Amino acid sequence: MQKGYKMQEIIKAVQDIAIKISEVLKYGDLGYATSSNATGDTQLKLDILSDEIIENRLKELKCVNSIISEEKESPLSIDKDGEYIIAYDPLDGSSLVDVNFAVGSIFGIYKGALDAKNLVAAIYTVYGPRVEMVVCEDKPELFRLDRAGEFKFIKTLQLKEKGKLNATGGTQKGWSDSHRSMIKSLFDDGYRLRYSGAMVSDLHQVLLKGGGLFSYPATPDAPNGKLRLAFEVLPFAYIYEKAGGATTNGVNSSLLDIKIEQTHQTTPCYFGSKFEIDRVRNG
Ligand code: AHM
Ligand code: MG
Repeated sequence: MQKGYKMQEIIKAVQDIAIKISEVLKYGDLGYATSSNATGDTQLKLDILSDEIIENRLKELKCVNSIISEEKESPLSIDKDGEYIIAYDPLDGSSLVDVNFAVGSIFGIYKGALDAKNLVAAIYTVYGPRVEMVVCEDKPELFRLDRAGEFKFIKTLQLKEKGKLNATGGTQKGWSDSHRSMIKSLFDDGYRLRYSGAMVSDLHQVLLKGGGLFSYPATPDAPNGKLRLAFEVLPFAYIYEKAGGATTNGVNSSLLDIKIEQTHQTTPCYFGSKFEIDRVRNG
């Protein structure tokens, strides 16, 4: 589908951002800052730097009304005439930078009010051995950064009806009996464990390998799960559903049905191909 010029501007901005963040990840200071974010996580200098890189680039866009960041307490207005709200996690999985695992950035692009129904695109980037980016309006498309500094289209991504991977988040001793038995039933069916602790990389793996389940349930230490709706869960729900997969919070028919009531609201979440999400819903 031909993209509108405003969406092209946003995609170009995210490409520039990805190149800058991947550079600071290579050579930047891996230490902690002295501050913590709205969710109470201790921030790394790289979390703050990534947030600044994104804010500064998005501020250049007339079409952006406001931005919402995991690293900012409240939304930041950019241009009152802009029609898009961009909600983002600047550096997802940042607790893994010290072990040199792949991390990423996540962007939800909302046209009008901050509501899942207004999501018109979602983008994420992966900073691994290579820099990749998945852009999804109609269908998720994979791009990879080449030597010349250009993002080259690789392929359109599509989930199979059923996969083989099981990415199991959340503190296991807090899993409910029903969650535990659902996870076990997948392993009993031959699924393989894949979980790095960076949502971006884990969901990227499940998506590129054709399917499986990524779960982050409610547990006593995280009664509403850990992952944040506006800038982590909804952008990936949008991508997974456009890829032919499905999502749920454990009971509902789609994560995209959840209303955003607070900027940093969290939810239990399950993303996968259709077979595994049916298993989650029906036990
Ligand atoms: P972050 O945005 O502060 O990095 O936190 C989110 C991350 C996700 O990437 C990942 O799925 C989850 O936290 C891992 O949590 P846990 O360590 O409980 O498995
Ligand atoms: Mg995150």
